[in-house]
Amino acid sequence: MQAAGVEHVFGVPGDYVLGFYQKLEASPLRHIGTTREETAAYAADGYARCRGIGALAVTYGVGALNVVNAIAGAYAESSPVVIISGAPGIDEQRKDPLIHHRFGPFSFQREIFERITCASAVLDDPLTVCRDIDRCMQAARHYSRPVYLELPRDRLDVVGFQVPALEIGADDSDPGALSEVVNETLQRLDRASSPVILAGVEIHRRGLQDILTQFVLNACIPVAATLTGKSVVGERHAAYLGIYEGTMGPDAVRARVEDADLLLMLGATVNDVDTGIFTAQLDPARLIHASQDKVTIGHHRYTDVRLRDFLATLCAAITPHACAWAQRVPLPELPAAVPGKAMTITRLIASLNAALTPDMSVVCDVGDCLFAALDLRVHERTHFLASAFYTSMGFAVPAALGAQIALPGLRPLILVGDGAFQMTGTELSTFTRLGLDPVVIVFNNHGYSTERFILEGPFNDIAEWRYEHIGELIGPTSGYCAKTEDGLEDALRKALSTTGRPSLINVHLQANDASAAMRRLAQHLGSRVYG
Ligand SMILES: Cc1ncc(C[n+]2csc(CCOP(=O)(O)OP(=O)(O)O)c2C)c(N)n1
Ligand SMILES: [Mg+2]
Repeated sequence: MQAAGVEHVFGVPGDYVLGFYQKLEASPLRHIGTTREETAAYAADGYARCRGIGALAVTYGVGALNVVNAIAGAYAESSPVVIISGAPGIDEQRKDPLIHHRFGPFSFQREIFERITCASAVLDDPLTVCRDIDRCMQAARHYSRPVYLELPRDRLDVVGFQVPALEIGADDSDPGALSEVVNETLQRLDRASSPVILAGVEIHRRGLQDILTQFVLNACIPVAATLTGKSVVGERHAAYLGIYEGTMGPDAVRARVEDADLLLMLGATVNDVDTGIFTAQLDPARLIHASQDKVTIGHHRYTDVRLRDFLATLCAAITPHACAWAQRVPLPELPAAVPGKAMTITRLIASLNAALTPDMSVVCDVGDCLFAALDLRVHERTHFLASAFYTSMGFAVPAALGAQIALPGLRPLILVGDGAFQMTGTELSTFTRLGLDPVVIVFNNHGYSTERFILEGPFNDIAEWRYEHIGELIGPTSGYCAKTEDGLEDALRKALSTTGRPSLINVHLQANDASAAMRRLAQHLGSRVYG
């Protein structure tokens, strides 16, 4: 794992994994204890999105089953996380005893994880163990998805045989297909008068952000991003148009993307989030779509062409396009705060845009903060991390923990709804313990607003917490309550100048205040589901 780039392993101990924890302590890897296993998995996911791989170690049954949702999310969102689970010893299992944490045949746990990982192994055989570990680590990188390693506790001291690793399969492009598809793309780009690039999440997962930026510079073509791919290109770059999300995204971006006479989709996935519940109007005849292993042009397809090779070859061969960069919509100046004026979500995002600095990443939860974040512009070379496709509430606070440990130079700005904060916000405790200093913005709209906008009912009400007092429970944390424009400015200024401990701002919003994107979504879902 260390060779693959892992320096930290998240998790909660338990007797089936204690022996491994002891070995971990004696190794160069550092264990980061979390408040529960699910948050360890989100943290490992956040770490993996920043470093290229992340890891967690948990105990059998109770620990491992606690990470199923978060790992399913990592699988759905292509994040390479290594799950190590302790297990009853092989000798212990032989007599089929009823031992604690057991919930059926001993194989059940592996069978569950087989469905949500791209490779798995039970490390019970010294003859194959090294090859199995190598195979899983290779698979995690190759497929950019989680892998599962089960470690029977009585096999910890067994010495494995070093066997050469098996190669997972060729990772190169077919040279003939590559040159043909690049030539056809160049010709089409040459003929186009208003081409646009739409960049997506696979650019991030394959670490191609720098080549993409270079390509945008070389080609002189404006670029939009999908929501799941947000921040693959610096959002303050002159060529950046904004987020495209069908009818849910800003109209100006939608017009540029849908009216382009050639749309070059790079690593963009076609899911309901990124297409605004399939409201995207993208004409296949004007489309070149490069995904991880193939490029589709109009109605024909080149297989065995890797995204990396396609982009790199195109980048080297492209000549600057005649069309100027976007008539870019600059960030509007933030009007001075009006003392006593109640906060709105629009004002909140505008204030955050003004406050963001190049040394901050943004980690965003599900809910209106995610929709509102469409209008947030992160800086060059930083990250916007979110569970934007799988959309599991509770992702942001723990994922930011992994992100800040992976990249200590980037301070996370965490955007989280009050409902989602109640799920995993107590993980802030671990930041406090480690002296890390995220700035948490609780979008406190008094309940499950996203659901309210689809169908109102008492089931969307939640308890009103005094979030800013969390420090009294978890230790040094600066808490602020912001109800007005000037109150927020004041709190943001104080939070940003406080380092070495988390800051949290409880921003009070009206329950019926919603971002423009959420209004569009609610209107669409409402009419489709209930209309
Ligand atoms: C783990 C999980 N449970 C339930 C949902 C369904 N869900 C989506 S948004 C939402 C409400 C989120 O509330 P909050 O965090 O306060 O954000 P808001 O919508 O109020 O902005 C719910 C319950 C989900 N996405 N994830
Ligand atoms: Mg809420």
